[in-house]
Amino acid sequence: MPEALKIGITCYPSVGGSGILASELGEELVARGHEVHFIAYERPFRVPADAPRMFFHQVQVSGYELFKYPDYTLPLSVKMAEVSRDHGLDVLHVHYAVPHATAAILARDMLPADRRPQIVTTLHGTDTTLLGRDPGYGPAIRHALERSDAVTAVSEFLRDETRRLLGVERAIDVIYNFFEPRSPARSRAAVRAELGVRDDEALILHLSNLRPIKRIDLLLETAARLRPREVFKLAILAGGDFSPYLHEVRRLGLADRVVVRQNVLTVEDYLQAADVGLFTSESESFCLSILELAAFGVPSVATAVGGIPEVMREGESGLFVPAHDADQLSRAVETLLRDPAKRRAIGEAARTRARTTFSAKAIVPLYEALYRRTMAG
Ligand code: GMT
Repeated sequence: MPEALKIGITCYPSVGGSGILASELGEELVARGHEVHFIAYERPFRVPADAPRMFFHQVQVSGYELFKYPDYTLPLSVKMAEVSRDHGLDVLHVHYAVPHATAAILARDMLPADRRPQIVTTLHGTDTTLLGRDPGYGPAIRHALERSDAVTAVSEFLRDETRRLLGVERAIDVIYNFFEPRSPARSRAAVRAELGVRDDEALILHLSNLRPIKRIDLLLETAARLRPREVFKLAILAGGDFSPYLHEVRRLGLADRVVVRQNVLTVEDYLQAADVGLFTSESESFCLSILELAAFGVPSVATAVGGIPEVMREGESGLFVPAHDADQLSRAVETLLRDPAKRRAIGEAARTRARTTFSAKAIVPLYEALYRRTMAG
């Protein structure tokens, strides 16, 4: 039996793919006998308060009057150093480079040589594709990646973009995201009733943080072009404020077709109730939501951007639309709505792919092996 490790994990604790993945990874590592210490400004929302071998260390953000803008990086690095020293961490695994990787490098520099954890940085997407392009961030991100002991990216697309945009030449391991669904707490029928979905209607589901890159305008435009319009409801699980889009919903005549639920924690309830997923992102390094739906045998229609073609196979486990075009997107959704047999076949292929390629069993050992490899130098 290999020795259990002590692993610190830092992530954004709010609703969002990188935080979800980091929290789930922490749970899986604990289940495999490791000790996990989350270090963040809040308890990540999926991390239970009472799990054995799982700890949460809160970073206090200072509000010094002298600072026009509150600083998170320095208190985070101090907490990382403190937890590493007090608990003898083997690895500090940071999710999303900014500012987590920079804080980790600083924490390591503050520790004596025999107390330094290995720093593993996992890139999730906009830390490279958006911030990496920003001259105010790019050089600091490149520095942190070059000084990390290991760097991973959640898709080949993201690895290649990181090399291209940041000029990083070091090894970057691709370790795909994983998803292990929990059992839904309510029945499919109960959730559809709650959303007001009739038996003769299909439920289209979109879940995201609603940032501009998710193109909610295009999502709504696509829904508005679906024909016939009586055959569907679009449920949006919003990890951000939906109110700026309410006007658009009314303008497009979608008030009786769109249902929004804010900051849902029991995501599995809604995943199992869906018939089709719809994603219109401008860019997406992976799109965890597609995988979450696939785990419940629900096929998605998505713009063919970024790492999405690594997550689903066109025509086999999902449908791609090459352009950001509402007509093409709505035609693809209609194909699935009109043909339940096709929908089921693609959904089953998606479920199989989710189980074989993107399960915790397939992915978590890759992180464990990386930690041990890095520790062995
Ligand atoms: O969405 C973001 O802007 C950041 C990040 C997050 O924290 O939600 O999302 C990224 O990480 C997810 C988990 O690895 C990926 O599934 C998303 O594709 C990726 N988002 C983008 O690339 C836009």
